[in-house]
Amino acid sequence: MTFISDNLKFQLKKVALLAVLFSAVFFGSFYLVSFFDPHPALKTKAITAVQNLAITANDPELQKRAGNDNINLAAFNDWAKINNLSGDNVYDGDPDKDGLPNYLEYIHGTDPNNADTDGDGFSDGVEIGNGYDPDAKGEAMTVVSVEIDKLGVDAPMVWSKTDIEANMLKDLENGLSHFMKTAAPGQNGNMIISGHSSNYAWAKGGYNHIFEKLNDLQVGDIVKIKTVQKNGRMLDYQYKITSKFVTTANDQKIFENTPTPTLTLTTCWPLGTNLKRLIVKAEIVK
Ligand SMILES: [Ca+2]
Ligand SMILES: [Ca+2]
Ligand SMILES: [Ca+2]
Repeated sequence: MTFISDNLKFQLKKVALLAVLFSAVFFGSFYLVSFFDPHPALKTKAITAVQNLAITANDPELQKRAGNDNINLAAFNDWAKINNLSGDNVYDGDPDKDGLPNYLEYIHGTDPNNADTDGDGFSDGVEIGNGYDPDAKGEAMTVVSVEIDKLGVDAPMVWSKTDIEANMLKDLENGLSHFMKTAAPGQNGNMIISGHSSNYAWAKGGYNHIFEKLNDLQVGDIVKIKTVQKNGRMLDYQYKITSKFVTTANDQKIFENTPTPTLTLTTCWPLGTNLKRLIVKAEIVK
């Protein structure tokens, strides 16, 4: 005796078969999506290297850190006079003890006799050393863009304030992303900047392929980092490429700090995948 008719059995079998097919397609697609996920798994190691200013008065590298603003001695002397700076160390001195020698106070348009030009509680030296605008109150960051002529790249740099991947991906919708707690432009240490090499067709943002051609860069090519402060000071830094390699997302070589200003560009590799990272390293030349 049976309670289920043959027809019902057939229907149940059909449902079961459909369920199996559906789950195969459903979970299979998840597998494929995770395998080909083009998002950078921005592995956020605790980057312990705290950025310090590390500009010393007699540093022979000072010129490099001053960016493009070749100092005009006559204009500097006028400025020094107005600010009552004199003596042997008029150039390298730091009368307000904010960590910025007079030379860099001049370059950045800050007050050489006031440790905190914008009065926001952060000294000029700390602000510049960490990418903040020394002449804009609060936690305003200096406006930065990244230009790589060879690749036709000209994109804003977003100062990422997160190490949560979903939020970092949001930052990448708006440009290239600066890894939090890595060096600021022109400052000692390793500045890490990440960009998409590819993304889903439906992904938001205008920078989904910004580093698509990163692999075209060669040792010796130049990356320009341009900064603009609220007070109008524009400083351009140039980094020259020293190496290029493919590695895993959490390779410590990507994150390792350096005693001088260096730049690390990173993107997902090969194109269209999230398997590895293409890394370009550069060091400051100007
Ligand atoms: Ca100073
Ligand atoms: Ca100052
Ligand atoms: Ca300040």
